Amino acid sequence: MTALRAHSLRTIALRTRSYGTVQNPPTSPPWMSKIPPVLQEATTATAPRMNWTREEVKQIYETPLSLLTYASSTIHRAHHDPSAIQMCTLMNIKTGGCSEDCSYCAQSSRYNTGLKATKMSPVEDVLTAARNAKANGSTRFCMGAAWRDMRGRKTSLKNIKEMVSGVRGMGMEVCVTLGMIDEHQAKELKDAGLTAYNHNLDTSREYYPNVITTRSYDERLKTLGYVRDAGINVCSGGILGLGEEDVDRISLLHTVSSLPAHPESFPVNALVPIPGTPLGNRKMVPFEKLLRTIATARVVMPATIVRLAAGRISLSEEQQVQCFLAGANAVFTGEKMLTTDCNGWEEDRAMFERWGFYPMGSFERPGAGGAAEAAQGMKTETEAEGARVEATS
Ligand code: SAM
Ligand code: DTB
Ligand code: SF4
Repeated sequence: MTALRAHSLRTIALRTRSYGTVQNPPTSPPWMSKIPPVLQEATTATAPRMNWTREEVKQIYETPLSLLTYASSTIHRAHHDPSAIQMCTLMNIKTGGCSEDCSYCAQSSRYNTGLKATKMSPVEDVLTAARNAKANGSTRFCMGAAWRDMRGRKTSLKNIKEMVSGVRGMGMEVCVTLGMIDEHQAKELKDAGLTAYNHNLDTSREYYPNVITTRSYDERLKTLGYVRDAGINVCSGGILGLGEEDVDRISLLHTVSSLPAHPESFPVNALVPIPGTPLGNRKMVPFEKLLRTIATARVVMPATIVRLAAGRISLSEEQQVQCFLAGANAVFTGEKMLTTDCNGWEEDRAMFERWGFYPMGSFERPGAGGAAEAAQGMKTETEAEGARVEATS
């Protein structure tokens, strides 16, 4: 009998007492039928599954929310330290002036968002920012550039490689998000020590043309393939609140969980409406949809880091904690997202303290390489520190 099932049966046994008479618990309490068999099976699986059908993902996504989040929480505990949250700091190393028409983005030159385009930041400024992020407790540093792709950007790539190896040398995990890259650029970034490459699918294949027309879904998948083949961890997720529906969120979850390997991390962004963009007037995605997406991601990609990304600043502390309990285990924290506000380190540290969370150590996850294998399973903070030292020395 599974732990979830045993606990559930004990609970029902207590609840079926009536007028002092203790009745025998039924073998399967009626509410259990509301949990689809595919979700019940997922709670006892020991390894990630790559062959989810879209119908199965739909059944999981549509499970009554309290039952879904209880199951996702159980799965989360089986694969991760549920108290550890990865703290990642973003830096926009090249702001604005982008040729693409992503209808959510402050940095597209097609919309009048009032953002001033800049040149790429000098290597030394980036390393100073990374040092500051590390001093504030972040273990991952992610550099973003407002580019469609890396074609013809030889000098920029050279500088970015210096940034990557410099940050890596500080013992931090390093991520970049530079638009589309080819296999050679992926290899160069890997050789420089890159931990992860962020390239979001953003939404379903079906809804995608409503959001972006200047590059295709398949081009995005190609970049993810080059990243994966170069041995870099894939970070790929989506944005909720673009006007998509449940069917699109299910489709996105199905696509990422059916990739040849599950992404190492899955960012869940809630659209931050940017005045001047076509989506500038959209309302925040309902919290229920955000939570359902996080919980489903945790179920279908149990070993993946699920990142509560853009839009977190609009959530209450209690809503954020619900996301962590449902399986989210990473945040962006620091002075800024790319162009918008971010929850700061101090605020996050205080929240973690109140609820019993702590920052995840560098490379402290199953399957992440480095010290990760040694760091599998539950950890105390001291053990995590040991793994950090091991990973960085
Ligand atoms: N130019 C590169 C690219 O598009 O791949 C890298 C930077 S881009 C800004 C990174 C991701 O941030 C986007 O794919 C999108 O998922 C997310 N993002 C951008 N603007 C956002 C917004 N206003 N609200 C929520 N997420 C956003
Ligand atoms: C991701 O999925 N979200 C981050 C990071 N990857 C690069 C970016 C969010 C951007 C939010 C809007 C802005 O600040 O411009
Ligand atoms: Fe350019 Fe990236 Fe913004 Fe699209 S999301 S407009 S590619 S910076």
